[in-house]
Amino acid sequence: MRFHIASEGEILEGKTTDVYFVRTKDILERTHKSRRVYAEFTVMNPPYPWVVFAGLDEVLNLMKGRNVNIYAMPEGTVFKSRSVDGVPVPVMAIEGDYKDFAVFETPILGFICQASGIATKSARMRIAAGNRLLLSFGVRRMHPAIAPLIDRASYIGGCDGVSSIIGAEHIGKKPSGTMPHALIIVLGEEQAWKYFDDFVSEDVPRIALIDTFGDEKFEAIKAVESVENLSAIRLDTPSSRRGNFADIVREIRWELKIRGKENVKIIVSGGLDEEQVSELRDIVDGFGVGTSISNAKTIDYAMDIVEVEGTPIAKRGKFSGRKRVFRCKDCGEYHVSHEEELKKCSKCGGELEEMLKPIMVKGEIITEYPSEESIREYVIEQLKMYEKSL
Ligand code: PCP
Repeated sequence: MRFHIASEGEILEGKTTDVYFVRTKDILERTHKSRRVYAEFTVMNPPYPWVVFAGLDEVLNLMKGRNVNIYAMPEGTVFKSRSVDGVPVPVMAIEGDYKDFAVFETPILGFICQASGIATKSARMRIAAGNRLLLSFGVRRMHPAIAPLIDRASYIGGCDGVSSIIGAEHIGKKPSGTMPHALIIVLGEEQAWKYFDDFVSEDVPRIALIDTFGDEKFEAIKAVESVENLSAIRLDTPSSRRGNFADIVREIRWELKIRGKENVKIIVSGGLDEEQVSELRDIVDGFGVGTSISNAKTIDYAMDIVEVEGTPIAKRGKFSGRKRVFRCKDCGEYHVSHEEELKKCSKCGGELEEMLKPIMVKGEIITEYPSEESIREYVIEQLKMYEKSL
């Protein structure tokens, strides 16, 4: 074992599960007492007013070929954890003989908890950044085995680009990046900027990191005077020097402008969260965000059986019976019923659309799965309904 990670095979055979599910499966198999159940996935206490549902693709890959039915909202759906009546909103449901999927509760939750957390944080950053470039730089903060997961979730959540080679491959994009301080320390600033321009393929924007040694204003002037076709400068100013970051950016913007270099863009990075991004949005051209996104809070979904052999039943604190989920096309509020088809939003009178639909029947996926690009577009389109509540 060189790395402490589970292989695909180990995940598929349920080895990452909690041991009590293995014991449960064994008891039900040996007593022949397993039952057909319907279990729903809800979030009781989300860290934000709304959540981006992500990770469904891996759930389907895990459950493919097993004798279960899965109902789900499309991946990328922005949902509120409670309906207008305060009923928990199920984002997904699984139906089948419980012994056939008991051991997979743990990995299924793991897939959607972490991916939804990263996608939701990225969507919040998307709102904060407005139409400015937003790049996900955070794979370095987490275990390398999940770099593709981090970059995929940050992309579908709304980031414009991702920094890791493998993450970009998983979404069919080219990786986005600039240069590390190490290149500048080894070569010296001007040689690092020059050799980057000389050696890096022409399709890569020339973005000079300018905060390594000296004051950003003077480094910015030196960079635009050193590199003819400089596309942008990046300020990754350490917190010990940051002071009023916005004023530093304004000062640099002025110095570039009076030298006829107003076309050189300004990218900022380093410990940024939504608040700083929204404060800087109007004076910079783009953001590189790492830890805030890759280390985003996971969304604590729970899976609860709500029906056994067609009879509603649930543990204390949960709502029994399978549910239908509807969202208002105008205000984005959610409505939940047991069996009734709801048509009008009780809050604004808008038209409702049903959100929880079959996506897997007896282990077969029954719809074409969207690309990451279309999932991202779907997320961004929905944010218009939720951007006021951050
Ligand atoms: C970090 C690196 C990342 C930036 C910060 C965003 O700077 O440049 O791209 O990551 P964050 O949001 O997690 O802070 P350093 O740690 O100084 O790394 P390097 O010298 O390689 O740029």
